[in-house]
Amino acid sequence: MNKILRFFLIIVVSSGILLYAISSLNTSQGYSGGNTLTVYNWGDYIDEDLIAQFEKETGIKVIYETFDSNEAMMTKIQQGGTNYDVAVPSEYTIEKMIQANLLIPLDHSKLPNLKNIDQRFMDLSFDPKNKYSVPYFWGTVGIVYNRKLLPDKEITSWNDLWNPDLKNQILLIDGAREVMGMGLNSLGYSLNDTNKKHLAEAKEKLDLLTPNVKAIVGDEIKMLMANEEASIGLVWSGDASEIMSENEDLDYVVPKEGSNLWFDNMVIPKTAKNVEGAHQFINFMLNAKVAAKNTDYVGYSTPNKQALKYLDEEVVNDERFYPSPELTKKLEVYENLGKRNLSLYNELFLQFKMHPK
Ligand code: SPD
Repeated sequence: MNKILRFFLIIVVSSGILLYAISSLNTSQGYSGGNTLTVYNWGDYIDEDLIAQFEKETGIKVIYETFDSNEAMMTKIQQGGTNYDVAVPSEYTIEKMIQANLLIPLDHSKLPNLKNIDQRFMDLSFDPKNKYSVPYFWGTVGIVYNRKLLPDKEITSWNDLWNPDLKNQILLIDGAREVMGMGLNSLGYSLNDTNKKHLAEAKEKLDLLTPNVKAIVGDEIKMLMANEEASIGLVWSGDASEIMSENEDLDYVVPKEGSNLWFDNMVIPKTAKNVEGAHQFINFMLNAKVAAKNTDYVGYSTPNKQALKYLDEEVVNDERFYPSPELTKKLEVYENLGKRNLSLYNELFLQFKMHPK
């Protein structure tokens, strides 16, 4: 082989090796774009068979990552270095992300299945005209409790949780707004209160709950409640619905003082590399049958009106998980309280978590 031929052969082989190395590096670091789509969602919040179905129907490979709080999700997107194409924040975080210029406006012409969504979940104040987000799931915050373990107790109020009989009996979800909200609501304050004195009072009241708190946990709260490791839990409604299907002694109540009504919507972050694929994914999740299958699996309440007919009547008529518009009027949606106030909520929650028993 002459020298020139050998030279070209070396160039071709090394370029091939280099291209292969770059492509595997991209895949292992969540590279998306082309025929890949990176979805960033809450843990335990999708029927993974649907991901496989989407991949089969579109030929797009989905890289799926999860988060456990709005704050963690937004920080990661803000820091950059990620390629998330679709994310699922809650309402007040969507407003924050819009303000921080972290979202891409949606092209509604690519989302024909948006017609399936019940109008009561559209055009809400955190995202007028759904310019940046479309509904995924919605729900409330409340108390799941075990009737068998608490035979002589009717739980109807946040204040019931401060009963000294409940020592080491309560599990709390690890959410600053949820736990601080419980403290505020139990004192008759709004869960969007920004009065520093009220917030300090709520933190002091939460400290008094410490002897009753067994643990502050993430998604494992479902397994712990179903296995009767505790008799009471502060949970999101969908988690309650899922664990109640595993343990018939459990019940769910939204306390009489009031609570939170929340909305989780799908968005396309500025980090997106596959905006076309992101629209395809969102439209797929808005399909009535897909939304019904997802709802059935995840246990949360669907805003997809057309999906309801594919779901068990008993489920969609259960006012604990599909509260009527009248009932939801009594509930409060979290507002974007601004950076300072939200930091104060987080700081007080952290202090509560570190409070000794
Ligand atoms: N395991 C999935 C939990 C998702 C719940 N979203 C709650 C929104 C809170 N604002």
